[in-house]
Amino acid sequence: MKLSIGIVGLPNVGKSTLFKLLTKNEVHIANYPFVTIDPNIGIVPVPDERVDILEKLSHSAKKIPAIVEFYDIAGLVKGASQGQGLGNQFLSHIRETNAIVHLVRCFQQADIIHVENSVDPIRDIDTINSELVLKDLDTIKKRLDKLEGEARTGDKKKIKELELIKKLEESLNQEKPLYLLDKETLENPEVKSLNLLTGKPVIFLLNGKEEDVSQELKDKISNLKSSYITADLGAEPDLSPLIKRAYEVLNLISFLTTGEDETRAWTIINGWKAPQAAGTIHTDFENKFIRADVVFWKDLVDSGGWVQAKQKGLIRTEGKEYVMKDGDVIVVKHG
Ligand SMILES: Nc1nc2c(ncn2[C@@H]2O[C@H](COP(=O)(O)OP(=O)(O)OP(=O)(O)O)[C@@H](O)[C@H]2O)c(=O)[nH]1
Ligand SMILES: [Mg+2]
Repeated sequence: MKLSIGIVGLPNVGKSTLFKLLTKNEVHIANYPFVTIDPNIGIVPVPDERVDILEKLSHSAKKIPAIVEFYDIAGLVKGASQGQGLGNQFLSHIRETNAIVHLVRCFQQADIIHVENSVDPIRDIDTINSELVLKDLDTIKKRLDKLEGEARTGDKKKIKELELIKKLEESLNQEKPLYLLDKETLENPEVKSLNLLTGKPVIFLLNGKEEDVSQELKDKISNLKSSYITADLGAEPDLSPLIKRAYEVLNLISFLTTGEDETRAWTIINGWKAPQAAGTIHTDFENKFIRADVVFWKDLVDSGGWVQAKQKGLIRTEGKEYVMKDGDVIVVKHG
């Protein structure tokens, strides 16, 4: 389960500043296949005290946090979807991400140039959103052209698909981002395969101080059914709330494994069952799953170790139907 986030916003609003702050503690572990392939992709550890505590408890040789990939792209300007600036080219770089951080300039400070010559976060949000919508419309038009031909043969499946994509087009034509549509539509494999930008959940990062954020702006974001975080990127803020929020909006949780070799956090979707979770550790574990020994991380720590937790009856044996919970520590028994 790879968590990746694309950063979007107008030019000069602080995207690369955010990226640098995030990647200050970039993970460099050979285990991760994507480390430093591209200077604009940063692998960032998920801050998680549970990993640190369990590492000490187990005297692990190493600890491996969960990771998030952040993508820094060039700023988008009005007309980006039509090829203005470099935006169009860069938008395709964030097609594969799971979520978007929409960075909005709220800080004043006249000597930092604003492409529109004034600080107006609501206007800027509309500019970026409309570019993302236009880009999606572009993608959808291509798909529609193809589907219209295919549906003419009377293929029922294609006719259904055509209706579905038309529904997306209708929403976009009203300038509505697709994430506002029902879950069933968004999770349809045909829709998913298009990797549409506005189908991804958005977290607004308001770059400025609390007093730079107006009530109007908060209302605007709430009307967009999204959440925001205020951070003064000029003052090196703690960005762990941003990653926490990403887990929330994507409905992700972590479980842990711990032992002498390593303590490690694993990211899964809330609602996954034990075999599926085990499959993230090793693909074989999913098919060959027999059972898992499970203990809540805090119970393990409070008991002082696995043996003590077992004596206290805190280690449970769970089968294939067990739904994983955030903070579970597991040992997988497999065939
Ligand atoms: N005062 C102040 N300046 C900031 C803040 N965030 C970024 N800056 C400054 O704004 C300028 C642009 O920042 P970048 O991070 O390069 O902006 P960007 O969004 O990556 O810009 P492009 O890559 O051109 O799209 C730099 O001079 C930053 O130091 C902030 O919170 N406060
Ligand atoms: Mg930049």
